[in-house]
Amino acid sequence: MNKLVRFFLIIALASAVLLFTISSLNTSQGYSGGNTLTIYNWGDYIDEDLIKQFEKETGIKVIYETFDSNEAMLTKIQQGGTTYDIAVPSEYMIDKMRHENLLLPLDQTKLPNLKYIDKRFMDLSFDPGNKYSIPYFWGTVGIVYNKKMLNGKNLTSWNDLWDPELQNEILLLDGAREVMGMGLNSLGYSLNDTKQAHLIAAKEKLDTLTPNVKAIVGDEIKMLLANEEASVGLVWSGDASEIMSENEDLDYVVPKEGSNLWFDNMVIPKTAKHIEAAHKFINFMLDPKVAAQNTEYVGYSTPNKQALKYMPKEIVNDERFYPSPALTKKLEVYDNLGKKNLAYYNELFLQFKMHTK
Ligand code: SPD
Repeated sequence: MNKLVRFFLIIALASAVLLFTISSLNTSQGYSGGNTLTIYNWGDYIDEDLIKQFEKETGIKVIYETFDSNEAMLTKIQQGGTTYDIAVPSEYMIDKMRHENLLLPLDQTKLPNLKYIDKRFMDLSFDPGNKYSIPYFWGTVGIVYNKKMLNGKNLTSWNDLWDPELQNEILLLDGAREVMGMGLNSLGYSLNDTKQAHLIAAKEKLDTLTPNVKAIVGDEIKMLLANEEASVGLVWSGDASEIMSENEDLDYVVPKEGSNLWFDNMVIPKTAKHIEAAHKFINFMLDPKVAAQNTEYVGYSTPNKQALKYMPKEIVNDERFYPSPALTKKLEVYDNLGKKNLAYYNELFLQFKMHTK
């Protein structure tokens, strides 16, 4: 063998050894390889025993991270530092992400359990044909209140929150669309209003609520309300349902002026690395027994028709959390309002937050 051939053979061998070492290191740290799945979900939004069950059944290792708003989730996915295999955005964000080419089309042949989803949660306008997204949970936005602390008073309207007797009694979830929506709905405007004058009027109306606002908080809102640190909260329905099972003085109402009906769906971001495993996980979560266990654990409403059969009657017949189709027709789903309008909602919400400090 001449010297040159020997030299190239040695280089090739050394490169192979180096590549093998790097790849085994990555696999042992669980960061790479076909057998991992990185999931990005809302906080407090899964029964973690189900993740363990999935890992055991499939041999796929799950890395699980959480976010607390659609906007935070989008930023992280756009930055691309971590490549997520599954995320769980809400409807208006799914519409935005698919238009921005951030989602991978799903292979529905790999999702046989999709047949268990109630047809009324399929083929919605934010994702026609469910090309990119599969229903996970749904719900409303409303008011949770403590009947004992309010001496038996019932709250029925957004405007009830402006009662001077509620000074420093209200906790608000930290969501631009939810809080701005409360201001808009209280003035009789749509949750998808984009008229500058209406948005400013809503923000000014919210500013007058400041004396009653104790804090704007994340998932800790549940603990604070259950422990009676405040008597009223602007919440997502599932959070209300969870704390109502811990404190029987709490009740939940969707205000009479109207409110938001929302849908959180599972998607596979375009940058996903483990597409096969992602489909396996989505299909696993669609299994009726798995969905029923998850629903009972997190307290939100399941779109899985078959799962309802495995759940206690008192949950599935509770119209506060499973409102009738007639009632849901009166509620508004957030539209994707476009970059400029969404930024304006966020800016006004930020200004309101500064005002409450
Ligand atoms: N703690 C889990 C909260 C998930 C709620 N998603 C609601 C999104 C409404 N746009």
